[in-house]
Amino acid sequence: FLSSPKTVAIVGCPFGGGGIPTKAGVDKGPSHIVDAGLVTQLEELGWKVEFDGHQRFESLVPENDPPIGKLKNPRTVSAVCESVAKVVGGHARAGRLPVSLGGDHSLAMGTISGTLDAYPDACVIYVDAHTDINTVATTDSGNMHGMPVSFLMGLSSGVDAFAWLKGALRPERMVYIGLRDLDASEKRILRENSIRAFSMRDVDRHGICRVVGMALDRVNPDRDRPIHLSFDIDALDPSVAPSTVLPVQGGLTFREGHSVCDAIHETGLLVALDLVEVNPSIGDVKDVQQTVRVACSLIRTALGETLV
Ligand code: 5AB
Ligand code: MN
Ligand code: MN
Ligand code: MN
Repeated sequence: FLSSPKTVAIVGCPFGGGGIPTKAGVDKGPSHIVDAGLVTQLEELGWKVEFDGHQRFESLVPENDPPIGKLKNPRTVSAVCESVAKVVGGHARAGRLPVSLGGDHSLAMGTISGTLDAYPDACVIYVDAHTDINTVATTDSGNMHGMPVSFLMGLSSGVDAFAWLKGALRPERMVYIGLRDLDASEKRILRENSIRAFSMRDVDRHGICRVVGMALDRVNPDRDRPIHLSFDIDALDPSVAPSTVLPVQGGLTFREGHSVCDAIHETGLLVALDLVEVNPSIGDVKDVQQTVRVACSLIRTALGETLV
């Protein structure tokens, strides 16, 4: 049976190989978030925090990694994610709560695989402006941060480099919150697989609390499944989190973002958390500071910080 972890393991993933090649810097996100004091902040909330430096991916990166079809850096992304899956899965199996810091969102192939290895009945709440569900066949950009969900669900099979990835995530075990910038191909994939998606329109109409409630009703009706929360900082409005690669107008407010984290914490079922796509190379010093501060604040809220 699920007993809530008391120890957090920070898994810093300085990786941008799945991101947009012309917008480098997302690999610097984890060090900025940790340097802002995350470890101490979580300790002050009563967590035991395990962090002994960021992941080192250099030795995993192949010298030559030409595209496979449209996929950019496929072997690199695969090797990094496989490694992250082992680390995250190891922490989860040992009863620790992995907090994975990105880095680009291709890392979700690793983090969510790791969670599912440890908790096969886990569900995923994916907070993002985007669905990240392009397949090998539908991707236009070839950037793998736009594809992790298709690999996790087994919709992008047949790429040998990703043979390790089980594709075991069931469509009814995952739900999106915050969507507002989908490719036409992605809208079709959502429909074909009956994947439940709450867009900003749903947030407008129902309010964020009801949206999170409906999302939980979908993936976790009896509130007994472990939850993996994968939070792409670009779910927030660019006025709140400017330093990210693909800012899209009309996003979640500061409070709405925190409301999601708060509601997930309240379930007592959170077993893994990702905070990705903070890019300290975008914007000025103030933008970066603000974005990093929001990232830390979201993590604290998901891990139980309250306002009063
Ligand atoms: B992110 C786009 N759909 O496939 C693609 O930031 C964007 O992890 C992907 O959510 C956005 O390249 C990926 C156009
Ligand atoms: Mn991205
Ligand atoms: Mn994303
Ligand atoms: Mn996104």
